[in-house]
Amino acid sequence: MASPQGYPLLCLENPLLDIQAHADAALLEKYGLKANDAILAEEKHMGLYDELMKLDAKLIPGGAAQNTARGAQYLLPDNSTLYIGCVGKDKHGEILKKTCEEAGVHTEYRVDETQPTGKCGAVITGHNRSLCTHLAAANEYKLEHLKQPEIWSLVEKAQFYFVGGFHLTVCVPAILALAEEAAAKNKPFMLSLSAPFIPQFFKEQLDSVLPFTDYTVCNETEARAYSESHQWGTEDVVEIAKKLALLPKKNTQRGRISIVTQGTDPTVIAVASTSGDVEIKTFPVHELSKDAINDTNGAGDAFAGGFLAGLVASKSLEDSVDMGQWLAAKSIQELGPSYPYPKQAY
Ligand code: 26A
Repeated sequence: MASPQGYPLLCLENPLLDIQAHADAALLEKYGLKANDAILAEEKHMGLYDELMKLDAKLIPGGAAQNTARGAQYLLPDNSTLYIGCVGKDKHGEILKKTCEEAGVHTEYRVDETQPTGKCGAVITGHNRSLCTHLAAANEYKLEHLKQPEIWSLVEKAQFYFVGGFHLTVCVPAILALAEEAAAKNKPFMLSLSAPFIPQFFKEQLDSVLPFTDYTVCNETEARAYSESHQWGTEDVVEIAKKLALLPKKNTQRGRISIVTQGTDPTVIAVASTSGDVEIKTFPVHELSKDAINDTNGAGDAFAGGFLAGLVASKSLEDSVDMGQWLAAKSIQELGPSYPYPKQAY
């Protein structure tokens, strides 16, 4: 049952089941994968999933923004988070729903009758992860689902919106519907850039949503991919963060905050004021010994989750970043994009 008061945080994207295994460079090479990347699967990648299964793969609930939603809920009071996306009518879809429920995340999935639940092959080599996604049902999300009266009333009740940039490949009209609701009522809207291929190959879609963003989040590689695809002529993360923060904006009541994470290097944040000034802040990450790392799949999603939890709980920018970094450090000590259970207190 949906909460009649609604959920303060609404997240939208692609619900996926991760098929995660440790492998070697030869497997990456066989499928033309980079050690650290996220791509959409093509025909030539379809054999990867069975090969991962043979390598004793683990099935782990994934989907970037779904990980973020579970992460935010980890740090928030009950009934704080709603997640929306499209699954198939199958066992994998049920596993995802159950995992969200156990994490306290309310789901409103569109259930597609024809396609199976999407999956992501996560090939772990050392501290790198290569993600290869077959969206299947996740690609069937529709604006009509969001506009159903019982769902739209939850959209209206939400106070914060987070959209995973991977959804730019799926349903831009749904993203824009949330973005416009946020801007019209001066509610914060946050978007992740998700992967280098988004600014590279979904540039137009990305640029149609960016004016609505109050927060952007990406890692250094995605930041540089954005800069390159817009011929900004710089690879400097601080410079790119500033330029992202100062891009044109629909809601002029808030300046944009652009966040760039850099693995173990400090997180760079550009804070733009409504008058067009921009201030840079850097935050060293929580130190973790190399051998405490299980795998880094989902680190960025966890950061976004912790950060959003801070925003929803009305914490300062500094505290919200700290919550993001804390949750990212917790997540990389778990298998896949997961969080410690029983719950640890921040
Ligand atoms: C459209 N694509 C490529 C994707 C994804 C994705 N989530 C949504 N859409 N490709 C990988 N992921 C998820 O990223 C998480 C790690 O950050 C994986 O499912 C994984 O859980």
